[in-house]
Amino acid sequence: MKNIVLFGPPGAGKGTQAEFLKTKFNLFHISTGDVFRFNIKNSTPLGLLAKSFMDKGDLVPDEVTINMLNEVVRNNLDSNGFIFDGFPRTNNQAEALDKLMAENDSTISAMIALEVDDEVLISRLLERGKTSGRVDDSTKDIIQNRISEYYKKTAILKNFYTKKNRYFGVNGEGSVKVITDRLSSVIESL
Ligand code: B4P
Repeated sequence: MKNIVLFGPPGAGKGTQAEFLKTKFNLFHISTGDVFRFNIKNSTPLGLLAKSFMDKGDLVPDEVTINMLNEVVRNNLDSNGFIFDGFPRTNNQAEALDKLMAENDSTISAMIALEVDDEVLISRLLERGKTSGRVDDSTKDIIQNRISEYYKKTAILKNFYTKKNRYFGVNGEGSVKVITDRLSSVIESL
């Protein structure tokens, strides 16, 4: 089983790349952002709760996110492996993911990080905001808050996986195809 954590700041291209990689490597794609957005669209209690955090560009609390992720993984244990997109985003989430993998006699094969300059992130997300209808893409202030949440709470996870020799950094700037090729080389080497 290959289990990949696709990592990087908001707008780095995790969701974009996961769409190609899941088909190429026959992996089950879990985007915590997409699961939250699905719940918001359907006005579930989870969606209403998540919306209050996401619209400001804040992270959704760990307990809620971890329980949701555990449920999606447990329902798809017959897959070939997982691409985790947007999870883990905090130390608690990384520890919970290790525990979940161990319970299922599995492990995280690699964290692959898309490295992109902040200015490029901001311009990508503002561009998407013109058509996405996403509140969290709508203003530079909210996008800046998402990036600052990333540096405060998420970026440290590089150390978590580096200590396990499972961290791989990839240049996340360039065409979508070139970046897919860079990520594929890492996955093939695992
Ligand atoms: P997410 O849904 O995870 O997504 P994202 O930050 O928007 O980034 P992603 O990297 O997937 O960008 P994308 O490919 O779409 O998070 C949204 C929110 O959900 C968080 O702020 C948080 O509130 C909540 N949340 C999610 N997971 C959580 C967790 N674990 N814990 C707590 N809260 C959580 O690309 C962005 C844009 O760039 C697109 O328009 C794309 O077309 C463009 N693009 C991509 N690659 C490009 C390239 N190579 N060149 C040019 N443009 C490119």
